[in-house]
Amino acid sequence: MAGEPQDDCLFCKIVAGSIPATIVRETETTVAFRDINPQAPTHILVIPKAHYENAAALAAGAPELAADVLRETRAVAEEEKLESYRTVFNTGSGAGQTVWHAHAHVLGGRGLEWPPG
Ligand code: IU
Repeated sequence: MAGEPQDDCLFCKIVAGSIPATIVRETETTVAFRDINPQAPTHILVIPKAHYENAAALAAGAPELAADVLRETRAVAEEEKLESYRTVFNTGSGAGQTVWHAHAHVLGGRGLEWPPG
């Protein structure tokens, strides 16, 4: 069912605390943790605690929760003192999505080029 934890989902396991992550913020509905393979000096993932397979499913199934995630990207950027930063949702394998639990990347601390690869 939409939003229910999935046994085979790594990010659900991070939410449950059954695998470790460097958590930087947590709210009732979201968790933010450092990416294990950082692509910038600051690279933090903000995820909803509930399981939605990507940002599209999250926006369609739980728009208020999508807003919580977006609000947390701002809070993370503020805590990390990022003046400029990029918020990315990779949606679908063609866009580089590799983990099938919705997540926002917050990247900053260096210059970021546009367009992305
Ligand atoms: P993507 O947008 O689905 O490609 O992003 C998945 C991210 O999850 C990617 O940047 C990984 O480095 C990151 N990640 C992680 O932080 N911890 C993990 O245990 C795994 C992936 I697997």
